[in-house]
Amino acid sequence: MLNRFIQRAPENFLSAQQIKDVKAGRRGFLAGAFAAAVAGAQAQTPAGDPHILNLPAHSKGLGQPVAARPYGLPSAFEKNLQRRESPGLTRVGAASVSFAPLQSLFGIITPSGLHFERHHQGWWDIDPSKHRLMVNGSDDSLLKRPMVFDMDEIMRLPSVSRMCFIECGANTAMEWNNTAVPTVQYTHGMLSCSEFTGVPLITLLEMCGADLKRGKFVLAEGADGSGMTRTVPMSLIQSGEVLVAYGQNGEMLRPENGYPLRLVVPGIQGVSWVKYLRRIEVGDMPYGAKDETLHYVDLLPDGTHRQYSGIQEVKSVITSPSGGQVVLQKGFHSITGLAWSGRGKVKKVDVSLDGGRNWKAARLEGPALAKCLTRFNTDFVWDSKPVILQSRAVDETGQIQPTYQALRAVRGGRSIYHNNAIQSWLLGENGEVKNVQVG
Ligand SMILES: Nc1nc2c(c(=O)[nH]1)N[C@H]1C(S)=C(S)[C@@H](COP(=O)(O)O)O[C@H]1N2
Ligand SMILES: [Mo]
Repeated sequence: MLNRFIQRAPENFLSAQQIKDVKAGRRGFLAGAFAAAVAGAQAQTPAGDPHILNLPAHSKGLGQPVAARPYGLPSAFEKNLQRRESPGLTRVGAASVSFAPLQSLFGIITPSGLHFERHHQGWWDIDPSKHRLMVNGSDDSLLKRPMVFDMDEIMRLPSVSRMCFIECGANTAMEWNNTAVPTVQYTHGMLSCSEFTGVPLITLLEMCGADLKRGKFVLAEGADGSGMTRTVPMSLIQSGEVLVAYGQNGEMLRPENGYPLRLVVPGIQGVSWVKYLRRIEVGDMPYGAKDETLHYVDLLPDGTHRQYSGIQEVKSVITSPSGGQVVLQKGFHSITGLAWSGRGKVKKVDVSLDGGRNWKAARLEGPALAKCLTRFNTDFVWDSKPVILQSRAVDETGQIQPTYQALRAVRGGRSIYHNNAIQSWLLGENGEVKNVQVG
């Protein structure tokens, strides 16, 4: 374990026996660390440290040849860093979801191999030479020249790259019921951020002679068996932000994320980012597809449904220390986390150490881009008393992340989607961090 001061959470992926062993070991270490702190002893490298005195093999011999790895892989010591399926969620066939390990990531970009996945019917590795994108109108007057593009025809067009987050509308869903899932991987891990590369959808629509005035909506359709179709308003597309993307973090999309083509709709819930994109249709009204009438609607207290609530509102979470981690020593710790807003830039993040009574502004790491993850940090000196850690983000439009009380007052308790409430972590006297709900 590299980080001596905050132990990564192993509880979620070790066997029951291993968990027992880790716990037993950790307890011992913890007691020792506290005894040392109380005695005023400094953390010191013991005299005769074999890691200094004995020359290791890697300083004496020849290393691996480059040919051993034509495509790079993480260190073998980072095996536990994985996206994971939540133990609490039922899996129906290949329809599944994996969560990104936010607690162990740095900066704002999610490595492609750790990007969360949400598949309604499993993923495919589609042969790009056989993939086609059709662009048509719901009738001929809405689009003059229906066209079918192959990947070469799309990739020769002028492209743009932009960094943006994608969050599933159902991220943090379990917390509506105060389920208190154990780690930030499961509370907030349906969130990732990449640099995406592609052709603005508006370019394709202009090539095809779409009527951008009467054609107020576009239907995006995926090629997998889930029949994923979503309505995207033309106003978003006209801003140039919506991309027909093939690139992710400098290389082609990963199959799990929609290879060879997906829609990128910055600021809007993940379900609209249709993967394996095969068709775009221009229409003059919202389509009311199954994934926008049966699913992805929010049941309100008065019994009505809120529909097309696509924007991912301002939100933040402390990723370390976070649920399942153990703070092993008193003294200085850096609190770090992520903030984002589907409406634009994050303007400010405040952190509270007392469950929301007092707040202090955190440092925002640059670049703080619109509709992108923003990393925040703040300093913390722990005296081993219990602490309730919270973060609260404000975006450039003035939207403030709500408390659970404020959110429930408007949305009631029967929602699944769009939970952007303030997350609380309880750091207990024994150093263990737990998911709690406050206010
Ligand atoms: N074709 C297709 N597109 C899809 C889905 C799908 O199952 N099939 N899932 C959607 C949902 S619900 C989300 S949250 C995002 C997830 O994207 P990711 O798997 O790249 O993280 O893709 C969306 N696009
Ligand atoms: Mo989703």
